Amino acid sequence: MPVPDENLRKATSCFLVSDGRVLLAMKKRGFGAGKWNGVGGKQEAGESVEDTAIRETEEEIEVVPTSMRKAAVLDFHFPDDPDKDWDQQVHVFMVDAWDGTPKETEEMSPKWFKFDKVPYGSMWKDTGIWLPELLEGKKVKGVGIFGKDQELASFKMEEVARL
Ligand code: 8OG
Repeated sequence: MPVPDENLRKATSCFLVSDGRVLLAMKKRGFGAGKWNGVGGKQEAGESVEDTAIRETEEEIEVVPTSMRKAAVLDFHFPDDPDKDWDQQVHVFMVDAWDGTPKETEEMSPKWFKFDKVPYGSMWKDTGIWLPELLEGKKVKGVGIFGKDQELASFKMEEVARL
């Protein structure tokens, strides 16, 4: 059973959902560039993870979440790249309501996908394991270990009643 490591740096990932569709964003630069993903980034000093989720969503696609549910806590470790500072704990939120319309910014380009057309082949590989569960309304905890060339070496996950 995966045990989250509370000492990890925290980051967020938000998925807007509406009417059987989920908003993904193409990361244009930095960590994960070239992949579709949720919208998010690293927690800053003094912020709750909810604060981070709202700030990052506003910065990256110019919408402000007004109703969201925490749906996953996922620890990612890169033991083969200890100098890269990539290890982090990602708090994932499903966003049901927001102010504004998603817009492309310097960092991300957003696009809506039907639940059955999510491009898992163009996302971090772990996403194909946990995002389908979240789209069904489940909550999960998970721990992923990445190996050489940022390939996913293992991913353990369990459904939880609350996070
Ligand atoms: O600010 P930073 O570049 O670290 O943001 C990285 C974003 O990617 C953040 O939203 C969290 C998310 N993220 C990881 N690792 C993984 C992963 O393995 N899968 C997915 N889907 N997202 C991840 O940091």
